[in-house]
Amino acid sequence: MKKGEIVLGCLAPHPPHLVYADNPPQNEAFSEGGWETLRWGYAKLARKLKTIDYDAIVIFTPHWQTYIGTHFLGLPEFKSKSVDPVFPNLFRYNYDLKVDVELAEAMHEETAKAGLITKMMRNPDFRVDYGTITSCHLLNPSWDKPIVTISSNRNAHYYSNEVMIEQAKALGEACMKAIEKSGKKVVLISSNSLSHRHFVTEAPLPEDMSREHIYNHSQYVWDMKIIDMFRKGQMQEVIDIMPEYTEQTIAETEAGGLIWMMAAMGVPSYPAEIYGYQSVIGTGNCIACWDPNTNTRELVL
Ligand code: 2X7
Ligand code: FE2
Repeated sequence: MKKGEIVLGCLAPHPPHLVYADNPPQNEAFSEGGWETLRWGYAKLARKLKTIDYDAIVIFTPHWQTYIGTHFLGLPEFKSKSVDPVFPNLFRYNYDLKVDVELAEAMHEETAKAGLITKMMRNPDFRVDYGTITSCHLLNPSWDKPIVTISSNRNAHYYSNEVMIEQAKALGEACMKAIEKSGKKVVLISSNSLSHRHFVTEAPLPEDMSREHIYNHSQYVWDMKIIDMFRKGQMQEVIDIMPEYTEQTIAETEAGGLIWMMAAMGVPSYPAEIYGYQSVIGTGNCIACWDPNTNTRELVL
């Protein structure tokens, strides 16, 4: 069997506002639009994905938080309504998604072998988080590929950001081994915003773009520094400054997804493709991807 491979790694932020703004039939809320810079960037990356041959999407989400180990979705289908606990006015999404259980089990097995605590989620009534749904919906609105969702094990809360990073790296390397053994072509998604300070009151009309801006200038400067490093292919340096960046901007990188994805991809030293940056309720959100294929990698923005 041919060795499996990661064909693309995507940084895909998941503010539920973006699904709300798109008005897909699955979501109950109705909007007049908003956040076009991000939504148009997503649409462009979704078009690129359509040109790539792959078998499954593997997504790491901050909004499935587990406190004892890393968990993997472990049933072939999950169907229910996902409601954002903070923004139920924006996100009430009816989903029906398929899981690549074989790949999830292989990752679970390699994760255990690496010495990490891990478990399969086999509860048919488990409700899939809005991070998974938002990023997957925007990257692949046709939902025509099976997914594997990985929880965020909150090691930072027991130990420190440094321990969180070490464990996220070990998890990424374990997932890569499982992908190689599977023979499959896989797209990875790290579902997270960058800087994450946000306003605590909402505009009367959430999509009123005259009210949207970054929370403070310091967050903006940090985000631009990180994105500049993405562009230059300095991913080892990004990992090195991650504890400080995360602390200074309360970044959602805290969940471990970006480190997990970079470790799985062998810490890329080539430039990322940038598809957009915009704030959502004050947070900083960048859509980017790392394309290992030099023939298809391009300068997007
Ligand atoms: O989960 C989120 C997020 N990461 C950023 C902005 C707004 C809402 O939800
Ligand atoms: Fe989030």
